[in-house]
Amino acid sequence: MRIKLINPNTTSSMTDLIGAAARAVAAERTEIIATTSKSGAASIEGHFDEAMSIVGLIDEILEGPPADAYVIACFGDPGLLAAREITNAPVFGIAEAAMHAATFVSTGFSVVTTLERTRIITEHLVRTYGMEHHCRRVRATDVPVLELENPDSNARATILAECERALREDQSSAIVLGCAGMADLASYLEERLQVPVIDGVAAAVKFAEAIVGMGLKTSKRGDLAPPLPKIYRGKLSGYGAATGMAQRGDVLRAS
Ligand code: 2AL
Repeated sequence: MRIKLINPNTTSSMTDLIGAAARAVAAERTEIIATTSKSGAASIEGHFDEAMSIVGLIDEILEGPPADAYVIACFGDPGLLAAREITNAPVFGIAEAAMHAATFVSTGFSVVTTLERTRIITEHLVRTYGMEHHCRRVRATDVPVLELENPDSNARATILAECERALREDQSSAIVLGCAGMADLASYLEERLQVPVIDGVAAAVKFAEAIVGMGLKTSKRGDLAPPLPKIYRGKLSGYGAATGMAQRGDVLRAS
């Protein structure tokens, strides 16, 4: 089985970290192709960054080779439904995957994320995914995404302290890590916190294996049907052809 893991920010060192986290949990026969978007922001920390990241993300799917499943490795799950329109392979966002995983191992979780503004975006996702009954609180650490990569920063300690506050104050019994760049922190935190700590990259890879293993594909009935063929103009004029391709099924078939 081939899983294409797309980092929709343009920082390839973060893709390396995410790819390693994915391979650490993947089954022996699962091939992980970790790729970095070729266009967009170095880190995704707001609505604008997210919107600008979606074309690069879609390009990674259109470009092929086709995969059996796709993972969008950014906690805002940018472009998740758009991606589901253009392929029949299952597509997983790491936020959606992590929150679902948390419900299997706890009755209430806290999300610990990066900046205050991404905290607000995550709260939107909690409502979108119907997770209000499970998510006790979303907490920001004010650690910028790229600081997670800086070995001289105190990001680890800051995140650990916020997780400890979450367990004390939110009555949560699990932690969801609110950024793909935190993928290497799960075991460090779990050892210290003694509760499940869920990295969405790992969760999405394991869900991908399960859903593909069940032979399930994205439904093409209703709003996840291929985009309607139409004229695209300006900078996006090439995407008219992409909608036609999707209609013909050229990018829909999983390998
Ligand atoms: C993210 C993430 O996972 N990658 C990125 O660039 N921004 N999301 C976040 N909440 O910090």
